[in-house]
Amino acid sequence: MDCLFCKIVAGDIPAKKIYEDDLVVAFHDIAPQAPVHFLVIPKKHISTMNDLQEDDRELAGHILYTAQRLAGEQGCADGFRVTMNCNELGGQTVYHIHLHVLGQRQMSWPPG
Ligand code: IU
Repeated sequence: MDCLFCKIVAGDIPAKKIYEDDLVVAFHDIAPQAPVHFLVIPKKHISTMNDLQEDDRELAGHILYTAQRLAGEQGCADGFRVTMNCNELGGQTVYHIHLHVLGQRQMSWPPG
C-alpha cells in the first residue's frame, strides 16, 4: 500500500519519533503549527476517522491517552489541543488517521 505514514511506521521514511509501542507511533510534525506539534498514529492502516470500526475502540482510546501522556512529557501539561481531521472537508491531507497534538502557544477558536 502506498501510504506515507505506513512507511514511517515501517521505518522506510525517516521521522523524528518520540514514542512507539505495539499499537502506535508518535513523531514530530514535519511542518509544525505550534512550538510543540506532534502526531500520534496507529500502526494499523486506517484511512479516515470514518473507517474506525467497533473493534478499533480500544485503539482509538489508546491514541487519545498516548497523546495526553506525551503532551505532558513535551511540556504541555498546562494546556494543549488535539485535532483529527476527517476527509477533504475536514482538512485531511494524509489518509492514515493521525491525532495532531499542538501546544506551547495560545490557541484560538474557531479553527480555520
Ligand atoms: P492532515 O490532518 O492530514 O492535514 O495532517 C497531515 C499532517 O502530516 C500535516 O500536519 C503535515 O505537516 C504532516 N506530515 C508529516 O509530519 N510528515 C510528512 O512526511 C507529511 C506530512 I507528507
